[in-house]
Amino acid sequence: MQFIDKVNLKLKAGNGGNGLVAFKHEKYNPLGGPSGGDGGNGGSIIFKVDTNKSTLLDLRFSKMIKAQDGENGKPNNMYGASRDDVIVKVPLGTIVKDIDTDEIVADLNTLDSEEVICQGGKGGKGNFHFKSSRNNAPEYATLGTPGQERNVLVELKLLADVGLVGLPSVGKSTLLSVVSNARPEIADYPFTTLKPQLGMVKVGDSSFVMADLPGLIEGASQGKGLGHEFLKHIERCRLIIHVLDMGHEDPIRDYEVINEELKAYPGNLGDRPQIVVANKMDMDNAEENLRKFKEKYPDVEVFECITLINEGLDPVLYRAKDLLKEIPQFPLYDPDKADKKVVYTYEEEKLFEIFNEGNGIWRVEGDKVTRLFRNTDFKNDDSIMRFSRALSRMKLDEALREKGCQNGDRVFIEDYSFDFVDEEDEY
Ligand SMILES: Nc1nc2c(ncn2[C@@H]2O[C@H](COP(=O)(O)OP(=O)(O)OP(=O)(O)O)[C@@H](O)[C@H]2O)c(=O)[nH]1
Ligand SMILES: [Mg+2]
Repeated sequence: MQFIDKVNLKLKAGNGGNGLVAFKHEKYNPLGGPSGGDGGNGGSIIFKVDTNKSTLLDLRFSKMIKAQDGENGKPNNMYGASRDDVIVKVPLGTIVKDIDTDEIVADLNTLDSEEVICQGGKGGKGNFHFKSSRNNAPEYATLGTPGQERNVLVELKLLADVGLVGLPSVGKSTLLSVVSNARPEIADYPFTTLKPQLGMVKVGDSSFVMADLPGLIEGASQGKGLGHEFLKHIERCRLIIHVLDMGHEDPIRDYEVINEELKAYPGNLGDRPQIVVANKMDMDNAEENLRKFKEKYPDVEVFECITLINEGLDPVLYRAKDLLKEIPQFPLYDPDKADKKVVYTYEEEKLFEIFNEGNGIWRVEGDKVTRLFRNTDFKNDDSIMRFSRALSRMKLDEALREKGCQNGDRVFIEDYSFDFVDEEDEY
């Protein structure tokens, strides 16, 4: 009994704020040195396991999750503010896929799993960083880098946390229908429900999965009335809501019959935590039956309900929520049997790659070079100088030379191009 909850989301981490070009303006020192501050970092988007959640219900309402952009640098060497990361709380077992690359970005399968799904951009550097003995009034700063953007599919294999158990026609499907989005078939004949139906129940800030199960009858543990088939489903439920029809002749006997069946089934379902719902309290003999039940089982906590009109169910849901907090989660899957999942890790960043396009044309690609390129203001000579210095620090010219690039060849990085000047020739 498992189905997959899926949500599509657009994620956008915050951009880094830009570094600022500014100078101190003091009364007797009009050019008092560079003082443009750094931009702040943009917020990242982080997915984190929260055991209070067992569905993706909350995410359904947010088509897009965005972290704030870092603030731009300010005068007087003041940093722009960095922004907080956005923490998206998800249930244990959530898998995040990048729709565009088809890559599994995160497999949040341990209680403390936490993954950065979109990295926030880094703030740019203000001009005060670029002061040097050669240039004490640098007119340039760097731009912040963009925050990562992704379209993701968030997936969760749902397992029922709570199972509705009871004789046929006691109102299990009715209960599920009033507390969840599920619309199971409801009718006044036994075995209306033949296959488990799952619904997602939202209680306060948490949610859980409730399974409406087929009715059990006496002898179910011996296989009567598809008993094994039905009992098997209860095995994966952490909590049982035992529904009684208080309009029946003898709900005490009904209660005992079901508990006997649970006990007799291998796997000790009798020890599973249980909440008892006394349903159909609108029936004539219900009050009297409830009194007798309480007399016989004074220690059993009973919730009186009329599921038909959604009365008395809130306390049941809150109790279930509290109990689920204490009952350990089942392992979602046996790691040995689970499909081998590729957990995405950031690849070691390659500095650059060189492509020979022929006829003395070369193209350079690489994250770092591209970022450097995007961070450069090509209208500004200082900035261009800095760009070419950074390229030579990365030993790009050496690498070009090794590949066979010759004096006067043209080298492209994105839209920018420059003539290759083999400095070694000059010496
Ligand atoms: N009077 C009264 N009738 C109810 C109440 N809750 C459910 N019923 C009726 O009881 C009948 C059985 O309800 P279901 O929800 O289908 O019962 P079930 O336990 O799912 O039954 P199976 O699927 O056959 O096991 C339906 O006719 C419901 O309308 C209630 O609180 N009061
Ligand atoms: Mg039913």
